[in-house]
Amino acid sequence: MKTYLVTGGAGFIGSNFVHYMLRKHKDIHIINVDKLTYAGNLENLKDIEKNPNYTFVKADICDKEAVEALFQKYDVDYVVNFAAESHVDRSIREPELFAKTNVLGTVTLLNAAKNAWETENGFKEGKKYLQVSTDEVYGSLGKEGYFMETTPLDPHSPYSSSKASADLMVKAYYDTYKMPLNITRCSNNYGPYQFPEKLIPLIINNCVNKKPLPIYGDGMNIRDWLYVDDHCKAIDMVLEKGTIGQVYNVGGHNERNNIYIVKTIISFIHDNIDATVDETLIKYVEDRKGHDRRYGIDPQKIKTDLGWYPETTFEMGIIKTIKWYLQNKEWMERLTSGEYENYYKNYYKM
Ligand code: NAD
Ligand code: TDX
Repeated sequence: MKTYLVTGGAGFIGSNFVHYMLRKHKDIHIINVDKLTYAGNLENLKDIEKNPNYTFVKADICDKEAVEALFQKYDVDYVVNFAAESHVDRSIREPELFAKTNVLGTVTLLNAAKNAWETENGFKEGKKYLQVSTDEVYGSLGKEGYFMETTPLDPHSPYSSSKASADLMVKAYYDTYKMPLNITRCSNNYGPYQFPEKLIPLIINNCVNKKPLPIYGDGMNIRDWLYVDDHCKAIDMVLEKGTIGQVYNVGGHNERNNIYIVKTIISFIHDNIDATVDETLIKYVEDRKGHDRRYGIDPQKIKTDLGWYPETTFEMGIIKTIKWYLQNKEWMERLTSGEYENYYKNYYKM
């Protein structure tokens, strides 16, 4: 029975990962450690909260004592670090918080795992730390080419710079101590339980409420979209089969510009739900500061070395996702009614 310490498991990808792993493996114990910031929501895990293979602990990954106590209480085999401040726009307004959580939190976690796992003859067998990183650490692409694991790091936003800094600390724990670890760098995820500040759920939510659909700049920035379960599958495979010390890029060659995404959502809702929702809701707004133009992942390494491949096409995944949000309107309402609503008003000055 392997014990997984999953941080940030109440957030978007983390909660999908907890669901994915409990569906796939019957003989594991998941300890979900989450601070429950605005982005962490235990409602995302309500259906499994009584599962005997699942434990929730409310804690901050920056809290050294709390993190060390977890390693004393449990014989942790795998750490999967999702916990992070994840929204680029917030990082532009509040960079210190991103440096604290994403960099210092990662180091606190790395150090606690090292202390628990290191022996006089190296590290205990079967242990691994996995850092969930992002394609944004590579910076921005021109019209041609893809990010490879060997592409130099060139982050631009406080968010991506904090993630790159964390990656370098993770690398240091391998280079210096030979700690068993991997880094995954995935492209933009979409699917259920994503906080409606991110493009896809925000646009669905605003369509439902007939609010303006904000497009930054000219709407031609490109993201490489992957259905969240395919990211979870990649993490599971890297934990099991990834070569120690290696970085794995994760992406499914699904590059779309933002205006295409927005029009796809409008068109589905217009044709299937509410014909009064149309493109007149689109509102071009001031561009994001330092807005990266294009992301595109080369996933050849994880495909060739580990046999990973994405199972959900964008065409299937986006419909599944829109339907999920439409069936969970109250969830979106609860999340967007308070703090986020004020943030939205201040940010776009609407
Ligand atoms: P999210 O914002 O939805 O969730 C983050 C979770 O971390 C929340 O549950 C939050 O409560 C928790 N958290 C924040 N600070 C914490 C702290 N100090 N201690 C403990 N818990 C804390 O984020 P997400 O989109 O699910 O992203 C998860 C991870 O995946 C992040 O590390 C992000 O950088 C990475 N990533 C995200 C994407 C994407 O498209 N969303 C793509 C690639 C990589
Ligand atoms: O209202 C909006 N209008 C708009 O045009 C929002 C919220 C976004 N955008 C644009 C900005 C980006 O070009 O849409 C694109 C996607 O934006 P986000 O959903 O904020 O994602 P992004 O900035 O690409 O970062 C995401 O992917 C990589 C996640 O938030 C990160 O955590 C992850 O690492």
